[in-house]
Amino acid sequence: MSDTLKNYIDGIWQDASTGSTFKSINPARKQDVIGEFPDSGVEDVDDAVRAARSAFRTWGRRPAPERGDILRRIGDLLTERKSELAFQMTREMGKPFFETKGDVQEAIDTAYYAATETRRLFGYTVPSELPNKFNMSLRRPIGVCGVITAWNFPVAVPTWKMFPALACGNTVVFKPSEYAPHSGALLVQIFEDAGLPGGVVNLVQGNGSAGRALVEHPDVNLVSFTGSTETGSKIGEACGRMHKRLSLEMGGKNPAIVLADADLDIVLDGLVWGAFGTTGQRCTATSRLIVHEDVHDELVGRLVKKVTALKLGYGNDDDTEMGPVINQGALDKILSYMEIAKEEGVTVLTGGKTATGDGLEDGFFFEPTIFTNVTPDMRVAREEIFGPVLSVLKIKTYEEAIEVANNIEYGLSSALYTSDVSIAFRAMHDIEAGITYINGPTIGAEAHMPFGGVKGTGNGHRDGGWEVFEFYSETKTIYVDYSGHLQKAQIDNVDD
Ligand code: UN1
Repeated sequence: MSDTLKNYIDGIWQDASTGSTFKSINPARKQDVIGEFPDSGVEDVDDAVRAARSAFRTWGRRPAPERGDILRRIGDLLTERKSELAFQMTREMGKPFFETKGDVQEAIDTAYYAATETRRLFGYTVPSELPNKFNMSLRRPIGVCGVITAWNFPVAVPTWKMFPALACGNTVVFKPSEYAPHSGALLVQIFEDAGLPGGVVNLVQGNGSAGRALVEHPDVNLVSFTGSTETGSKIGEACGRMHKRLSLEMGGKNPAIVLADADLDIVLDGLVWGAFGTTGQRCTATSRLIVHEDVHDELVGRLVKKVTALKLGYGNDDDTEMGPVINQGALDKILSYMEIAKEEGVTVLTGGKTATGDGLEDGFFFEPTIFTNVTPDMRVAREEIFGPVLSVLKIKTYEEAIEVANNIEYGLSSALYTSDVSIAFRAMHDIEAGITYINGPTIGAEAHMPFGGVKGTGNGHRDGGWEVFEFYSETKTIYVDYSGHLQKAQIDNVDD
């Protein structure tokens, strides 16, 4: 049996102690079983955490640039294996090959970026308030990190978390989504082949109960999670109780605001990519189009034409533009929103049902769907559907657009299309979101920029960018007194 169908603990590929397994299948071709993976239990998590703790003692003490050298080698191997890895990712989670190649590229960028940051893990030095005393701060690793990720970016998002964690000197227990275990294992195999020492990253496959064991393990110091709001809240409770550092990246209901002066050609391309790329299964997907009434009809008319022309299919076929959704559960959830839409009285302009046709009979395909006559209070305007569904809301002014855009519990990404630079700058402040794109879609994060949301999307931390290195390190403050006698801060240097 291939190694990548096992857990990887302390540098050894191994089965779960439970003896039970779960299947991963190709969502475009249900008969294509990718493999059976260990359904790990508490004992496996325990072994993985023990291995990570023991590896931490040496990994955390290595010079950071040396850790960076290994990250660079990982980047090199990801580059070499980009196509084969992308092929397997598409087979497992469905998005087209050109998208999974982008996913791997994001991991490559993150590897090289993290490698360079190992030479820049700054602290600072500042003057002391006392003579002959030296003040500085430096960064220390935190310990064992639990990394729990979703299936939609099965390589990029785990690396957003693991590479900075490793750069800072931490060790990791990684639990990929149970819907993309193979992609996670292929990534870990690359770490092994690049020479990452055993125990530094440990892979534990499994479902929510393995995730829970990891979050609640007393020897896990930090948890980073990307996934549903519901699971994130539970993780937040556990980490709060146990005083663990936690980064949460959860849902979105991302708006694209289109003002009357926008260039509609750019808008159209941006909307198709933003709303229907990854079959709408991104936390950054455009799920609300907030459009000025003057251009509403023209834009929506042209959008329907583009969307109905999208070629659905298996993502590893050359001409596929949109893949399936991940599984039956996702399809059922999207279908339930079609019922909700009907009850709420919206107009289903196109789509609204599972997709049929040649090559689609054997997968979880849903037609790209556009709702119009949506009002801000409707559930289809407020709740994350996580599928190829775009709700269109009509507005009359910029102020109204902002009010509608902000009228949700989430705040991850957003877009504004306008040719008025003053309005664009106002919107950068007015839109309540962690990310705002001007004249571009709501997706397209770059590795060296902070990624994360406000309000119900997260808990204030960021993946990517410089901030993530702060998250994965502890600040230590150092005072060196070389005066040769006792000096008392706030006392010796103050005349009352
Ligand atoms: C996610 O959906 O969890 O910018 C991440 C983007 C992608 C990352 C999305 N590169 O939308």
